[in-house]
Amino acid sequence: MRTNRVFHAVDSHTEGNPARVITGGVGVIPGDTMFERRQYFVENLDHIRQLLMYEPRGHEAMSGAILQPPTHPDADWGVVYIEVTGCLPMCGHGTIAVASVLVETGMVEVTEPTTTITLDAPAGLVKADVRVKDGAAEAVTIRNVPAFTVGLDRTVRAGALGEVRYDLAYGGNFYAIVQLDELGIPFDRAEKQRILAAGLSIMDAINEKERPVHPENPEINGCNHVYLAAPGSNASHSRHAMVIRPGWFDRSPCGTGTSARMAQLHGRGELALHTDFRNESFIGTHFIGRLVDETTVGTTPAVIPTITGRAWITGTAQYFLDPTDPFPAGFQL
Ligand code: PYC
Repeated sequence: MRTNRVFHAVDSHTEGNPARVITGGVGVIPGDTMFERRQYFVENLDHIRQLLMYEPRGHEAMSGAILQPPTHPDADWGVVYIEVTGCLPMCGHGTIAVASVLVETGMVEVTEPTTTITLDAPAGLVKADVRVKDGAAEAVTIRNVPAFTVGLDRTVRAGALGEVRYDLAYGGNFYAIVQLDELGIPFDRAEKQRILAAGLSIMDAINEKERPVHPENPEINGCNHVYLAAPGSNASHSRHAMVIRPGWFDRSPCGTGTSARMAQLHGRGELALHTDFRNESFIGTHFIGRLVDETTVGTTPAVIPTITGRAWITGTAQYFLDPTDPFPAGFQL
């Protein structure tokens, strides 16, 4: 065995979506804030993301997080999210996984029945309350960054789909929310290729026409996620397929997507504060979301979402890079 690099990982999944938590091997990424570290990583170290997310060590829906020392005095750990898509500013399922891993591996001081962890994420500080019983992380409630509606009842011409009606909201990433029955596509996993193609074509059309930009951080921009709501979805229970660039479905109910969906429902006057919202993924797993406060982002009215979900550790691993490996940054088919 020969290796140039060793990355230590705790592999897990949150309600079905993988989360490879990198606990060692990357070192401290330069930057005074976690957003700067994410930026440095994107510009200088993206081959590490590709190696850990792409085939043959990952797959088309691979996702994870790199643990870092925090840059903020109030935080316990810092985190840079990594995915096949790139480095998200915020990831809900990844945060639930990180909090569960930190508790179950003893990387934070654990108290029962609740261990509170503050994570320094690129999009801001995120508090995670972990429900712990006999050392096991049973569920995690995260208090996400502020979410807000960008626009309701917008339309865009999306290739063969024609004119598509959508709402646009932010929950840590930008989400277009579309009613699947308005596209004439059944909510059925047998139709996944049509659903995927529709989502990708809608996000392309939106970015071309009116690329969304975060009011306080212009580096956060672009719509790379489309929430395709199943018929019958409402403000207490919503089922969906989440299409993500470059072409995969979130297996989890998507924490930032749940946040954006709640901001959109609040913007429509359908979801009040302190009301449970059950958001169901394409594979039938769910998060429970709640809006717990109102705020503003710049001058935009916003809400503070919480998301509750579960994660399970599936193994630990060391990922190597042999000097003769012809794919030092993995590959995508
Ligand atoms: O849970 O926020 C989330 C997420 C984003 C992309 C995949 N999962």
